[in-house]
Amino acid sequence: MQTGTTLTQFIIEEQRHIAGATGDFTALLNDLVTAIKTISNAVNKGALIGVMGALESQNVQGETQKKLDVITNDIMIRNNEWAGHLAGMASEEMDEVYAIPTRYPLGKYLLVFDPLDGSSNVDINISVGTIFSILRAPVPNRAAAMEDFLQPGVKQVCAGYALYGSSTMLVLTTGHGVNGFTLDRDIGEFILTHPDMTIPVDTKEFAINASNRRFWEAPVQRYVEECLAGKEGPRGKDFNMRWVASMVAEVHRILTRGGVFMYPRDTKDPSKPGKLRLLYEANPMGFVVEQAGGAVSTGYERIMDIQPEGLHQRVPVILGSKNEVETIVSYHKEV
Ligand code: P6P
Repeated sequence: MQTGTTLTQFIIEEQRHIAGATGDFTALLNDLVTAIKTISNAVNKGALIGVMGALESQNVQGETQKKLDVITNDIMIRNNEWAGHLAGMASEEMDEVYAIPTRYPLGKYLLVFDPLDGSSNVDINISVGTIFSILRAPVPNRAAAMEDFLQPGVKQVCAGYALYGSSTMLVLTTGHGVNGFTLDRDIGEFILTHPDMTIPVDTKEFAINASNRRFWEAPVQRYVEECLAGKEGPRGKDFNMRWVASMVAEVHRILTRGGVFMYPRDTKDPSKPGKLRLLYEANPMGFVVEQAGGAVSTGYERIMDIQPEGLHQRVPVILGSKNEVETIVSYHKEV
């Protein structure tokens, strides 16, 4: 039986688009895919192998770590540290940059990731995911310093996510559109099932954690009120609302049928300009969404243009269907 296009075949063809990419890039993505398959297996087995529940520890965000947060972080490290494609790694689960052990060669890329985004959903069996971003090391083959990771989103070579849902999917971009692959467990390969994913420019669906309403800034308050007013209101159409509390699931829904996702700046904690992290959530998801024809903003500026100031920097995130995001941005401009 003829198998569809595998991810490996696709990557080799994609590599031809990337200036200066050699087999290194293909091999790096293949190591990343091995990590993702291993994580999928661990997440899928869940309670059967005792990986549920929380640890006593907290991550740099001050969030209680789940067993799977640490397990999946280790899987990403172990599968990507040895092959000589990376000059360093950074993760939501590690305070500092991960230095490649001296027993391994160094390479020309940086890998930044959230190993298990939405992990609080694991115990209730709701989809979670891995988010990844690949940057060029400013100085190849030299151990990367923290500053080397502080590159704006427009510098990403590749970005994407794995979604561990009813099926395991891998969605990625190298700057030439967005393509989705589904894991065929019978042959252990990701197969191209969602070529050229594109976000509709209009939508009737928005996603926001409405329990934070009293903390939102005026433009977001205005936009959500107008959505709730439905077709009798200024937007002239009824809206539906979703909130999964798993960014990967929200973004995948938007790639599949449109929508807008908001985790805006709020006054709940003035020290935090938003909840989501720039380097390993907003930027990789921003690259994917923009490549699929969507828009990604803080409300005040394009996220992919932001010059990062720290590994774990947070930003407000408004992303999705282009016309809807532009409406929200226009409300911010009127303030
Ligand atoms: P809240 C998961 O912890 C996450 O980082 C995103 O995946 C998700 O969109 C958001 O936080 C959910 O936040 O405040 O609704 O729990």
